[in-house]
Amino acid sequence: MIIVHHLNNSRSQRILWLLEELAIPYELKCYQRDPKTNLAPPELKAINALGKSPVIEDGVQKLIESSAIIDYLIRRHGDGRLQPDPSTPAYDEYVQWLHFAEGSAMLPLMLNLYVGRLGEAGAPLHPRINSEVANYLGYLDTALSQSVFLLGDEFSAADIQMSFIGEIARAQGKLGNYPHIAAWIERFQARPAYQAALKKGGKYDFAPH
Ligand SMILES: N[C@@H](CCC(=O)N[C@@H](CS)C(=O)NCC(=O)O)C(=O)O
Repeated sequence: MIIVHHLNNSRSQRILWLLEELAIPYELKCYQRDPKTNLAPPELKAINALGKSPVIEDGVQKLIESSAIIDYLIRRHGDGRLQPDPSTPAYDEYVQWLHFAEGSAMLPLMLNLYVGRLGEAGAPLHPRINSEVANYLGYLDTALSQSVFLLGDEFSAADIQMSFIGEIARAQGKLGNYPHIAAWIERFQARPAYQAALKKGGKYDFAPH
């Protein structure tokens, strides 16, 4: 049985959603953020030395990075579902989106969050952060202006991996100029598997209100 170590209000919500989409049974171990610091509890360090979530265990295998977890779950348990045929160019684009989420798009959004906490002291950094946020969100919005999901009409795990980018950008009030991202979020949040994952994962501040 696959075990998912899930931190509330976090990127690991994506893993629950993927498992619900694939209808793969899993055991959920939940961890709660510290209400003051918002950090993960120390128990998570016993599973992942980084103290971060998501983490999955599948027999002797343990994985701690969300795009690798998504790739693993689909390769090992997905029977080809939720990804393009690996022999097609669409697959290369799919892999690129998997990396793009955490490797590129997340950084300016995290900087916005952290530097925002500095108040006035962070003001000199905001023009560059804002332009990079706009750069990445503009890229995503343009991609979504051409299709229903990231890879066309067909929903894929690339949408799951990228979902947190859309959701965190919306929570930061950054979607005013990006109607295609906003509409995409509405579409994916309406999926029954997304809703089922929400019920299992507990409070998630980025869910539809
Ligand atoms: N790039 C990693 C990021 C993992 C990560 O930063 N997880 C956050 C949750 S959104 C976390 O566990 N934070 C708790 C902490 O740092 O104490 C991934 O996508 O899996």
